Amino acid sequence: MEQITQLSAAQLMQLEADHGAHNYHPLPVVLSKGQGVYVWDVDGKQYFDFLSAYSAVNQGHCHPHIIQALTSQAQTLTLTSRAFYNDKLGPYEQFITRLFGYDRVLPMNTGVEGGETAIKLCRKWGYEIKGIPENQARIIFAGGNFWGRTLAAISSSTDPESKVGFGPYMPGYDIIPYNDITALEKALQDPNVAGFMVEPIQGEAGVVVPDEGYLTRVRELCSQHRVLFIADEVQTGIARTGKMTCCDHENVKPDILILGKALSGGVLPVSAILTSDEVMLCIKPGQHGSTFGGNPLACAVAQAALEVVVNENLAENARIMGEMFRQEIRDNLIGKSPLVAEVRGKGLLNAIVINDTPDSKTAWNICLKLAENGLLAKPTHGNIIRFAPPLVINKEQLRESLAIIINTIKGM
Ligand code: IF1
Repeated sequence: MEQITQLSAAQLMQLEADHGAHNYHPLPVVLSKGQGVYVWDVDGKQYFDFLSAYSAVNQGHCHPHIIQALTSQAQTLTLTSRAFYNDKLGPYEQFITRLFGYDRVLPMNTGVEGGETAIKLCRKWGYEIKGIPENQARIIFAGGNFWGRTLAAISSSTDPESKVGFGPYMPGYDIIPYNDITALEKALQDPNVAGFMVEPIQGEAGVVVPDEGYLTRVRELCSQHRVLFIADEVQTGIARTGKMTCCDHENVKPDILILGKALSGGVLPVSAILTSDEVMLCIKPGQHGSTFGGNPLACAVAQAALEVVVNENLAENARIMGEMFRQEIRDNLIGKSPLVAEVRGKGLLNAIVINDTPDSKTAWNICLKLAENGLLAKPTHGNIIRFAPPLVINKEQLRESLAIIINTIKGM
C-alpha cells in the first residue's frame, strides 16, 4: 500500500515552482478547502475569500445546490459532444434565454471562448446582414480591456504584459479610449465597423467604472450606426455588481451578451453568449463549436448556479453589501489613512487605490498582511487592490471582514 503523507505548504509551493510553468505569481497561501465565503489552507487556517476566483464563485464555494447538480449529473451523463442531442441542453437553453431576455444562446466553456464566439458571430453578421465587403469588418475595443489570453484577445490588449512577445496579432481591430463617447462616435463613422466590444466596468484595468450614462450612449450610438454592441459581462455579470447584469443598471440591452465565470459558480468552465435570432442564425451547422460546449454536466451545473443567484436574491444582496463596504471604507480609511487614495466599484466589485506608485510593493505587502489576518485579496496593476467576496456574504461576515481590512491598513 502506498503511504499517503500530507505535504506541507512549503513543499506544495515548491512542487509548483519546480514543475509548473511560471505564468503566475500567487500569494504564498495554499488552499485545500472552501465553503461559502470562507477558504482554508493546508494548515487549517480560515480566510475570508475576497477574490472569489476572480468573480467565478459568486454563489460561494461549494454551494450545496450546485454541487448536488454536479454530483448527480456526473454519475448520469457528462459529455456526448454536439454530434448528438442531450437531455440537459434544451431545457438549459430555454431557462437562460428567458432569464436574460434573449432569443438564443450559444454555450462555450471559458470566458475567452465566449469573446471569440461573439467576435466571430459579429463578423459573420457584418458580412451577411450589414453587407460589409469580405474581410473588411472592423471591431472596436476600449483601451484597458481584458478578455482573456488567446491570440485574438491579446491582440486587442493595451497591456504590454499580456501582449508583448506574442505577435503577430489579429488584424481588424480598432482601439479607442474607455468611457469616451466622442471617440466612439468618431470610430463609428467607418461603415465597415461591425461591433463594439466593451466591459460595463473594466475589471482587470482596476475596477474602472465609466460615467453614468456611458452605456446608454453606447447603446444609442451602436443602434444609430448599425453596429453590434457586445457587452463582455464575464466578470460583471451574474449579480456581481448588484444587478443581474451590469448593463441592467442603465436598463440597456446589448446585442450580444457574454457570460462566463459565475455561470457555473466556479465549479467548471462554463461560458455563453446570448443574442437575437438575426445575429445568432448567421452561424450555420459546422461553422463554430467546441467538444465540451453545451455538455450535459455543464448545463446542469449552470442551471443550478443561475437558480441560486435568483432564489437567494444575490443581486440585491450584492447591492446592499457593496454600499456598506464602500461607505465603511470611506468613513474609516479615506482621509484617515495616508495609504488609501480612493475606493470605487459597484455592488461587490470594488477596489481601493493605494497611495503609491504602481511599481511599489505597498499593495502586495498589504495583501500579505491581510492574508496573515485572515482575508485574501490580490493587487492588480501594482497599486490597486480588488475586493470581491462571494455574493452570499452576510452583514456579520462583512462587518468582520471590514474590521480586518481597516485594522490591517491602519496598522501598516
Ligand atoms: C487570468 C484579471 C479578472 C475577464 C473578462 C473575459 C475573461 C476575463 C472581463 C476571460 C478573465 C481573468 C482571467 C484571469 C485573471 C482574470 C482577471 F485579473 F485579469 F483581471 F477576473 F479580473 N472577460 N479574467 O475578466 O475569461 O477565459 O479566463 O475564463 O489569470 O487570466 P477566461
